[in-house]
Amino acid sequence: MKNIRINQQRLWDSLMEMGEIGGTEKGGCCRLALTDLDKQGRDLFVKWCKEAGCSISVDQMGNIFARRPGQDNSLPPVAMGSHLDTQPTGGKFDGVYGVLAGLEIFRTLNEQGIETRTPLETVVWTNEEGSRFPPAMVSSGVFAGAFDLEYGLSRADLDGKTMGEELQRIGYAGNTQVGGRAFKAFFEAHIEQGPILENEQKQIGVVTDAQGQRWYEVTLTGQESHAGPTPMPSRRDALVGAARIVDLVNQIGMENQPNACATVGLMQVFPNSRNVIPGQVFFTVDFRHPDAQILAQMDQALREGAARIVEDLQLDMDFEQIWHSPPVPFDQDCVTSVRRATEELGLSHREMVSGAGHDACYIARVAPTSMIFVPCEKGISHNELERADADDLAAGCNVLLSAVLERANA
Ligand code: HGY
Ligand code: MN
Ligand code: MN
Repeated sequence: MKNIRINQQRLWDSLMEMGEIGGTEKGGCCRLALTDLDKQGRDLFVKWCKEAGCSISVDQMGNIFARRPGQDNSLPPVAMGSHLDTQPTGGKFDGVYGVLAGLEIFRTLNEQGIETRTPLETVVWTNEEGSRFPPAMVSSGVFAGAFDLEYGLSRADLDGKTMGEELQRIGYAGNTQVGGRAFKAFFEAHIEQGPILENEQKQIGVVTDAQGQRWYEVTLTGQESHAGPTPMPSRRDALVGAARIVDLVNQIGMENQPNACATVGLMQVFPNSRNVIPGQVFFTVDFRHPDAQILAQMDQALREGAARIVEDLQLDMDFEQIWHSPPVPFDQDCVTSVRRATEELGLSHREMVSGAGHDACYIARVAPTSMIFVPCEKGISHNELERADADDLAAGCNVLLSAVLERANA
């Protein structure tokens, strides 16, 4: 089995066809979770998997499981997969690559007439991005028992629509129980979404860990009033407070280099009128670090610094940490399978920690799990300019094939 290779062109073509669904002018993809476009992408994936002879099941969080039977179907499957939802200005590869790499492996094994000992499954996890419905990875989180079903289904977008309602609307409110089932192993292939592999001219990232994340939602309340007659010293300007906290977030990130990440990505100003002093500002904070201790110190610095700022400006503050995903060590045996596959294929590689969160971070709680990274151009992702090279995508898919076969036939 060592010599089977996936079909590079067919993998590329499937990525390009999926990328047409929500395709943008600049060559990116906008296919937000549980929109009609997400439904279209899901339907296409299900159609392709049925054509490849898979059975399909959908659970109550809309996670899709495409199952390829093995010789002994009583055994837990070796699973692969990722997500099909994108950022608003996303690319064609983030998430989608890990899903379609699984499909390509089914197609290749069918062509070669190869049956594995255990069944195989490729999974589409709902709403990995956490862009429309925070937090991220919420559906793999419910599967892994990090959140209960009621919490997952009640996640709402900025218009108040919940995941449960939107799953019903697009016809992906499955009835299979979420989680409580074993995977023999889970592997997620993904673009790196950073510059390391490209800078070091390495084709494969053997991912050993993923960094921790803390997400916050902050609402500052002051007093809207007229931008003309209101004297500066007496103002309670919520946007000045937000601006100082944005700078504080950036300082905390810079003070914890080389690994800390600190981002304010979403801000809403009320009433958002050019000649009214902003009375209220809502914004988010995204902190990341591979070390739980340092992430906790960043948390402390933010809470203390923000409290000083709002006191100084006489603002009210509602501050909530809405999500904490601790750093994740991946399974050593799975990492070894990926490393061995990479070496057997003669591919340049390096070990690395994932800067992004992935569904694998939650699945690692309930199954032996690891990840395979391939480079993306200039490390750019969560951007319509996201690009990956067909050779690299095929190389990563061949590593995935080899690691999956090793575990499925062990
Ligand atoms: O935010 C992340 O790391 C992932 O893209 N959801
Ligand atoms: Mn992703
Ligand atoms: Mn992403």
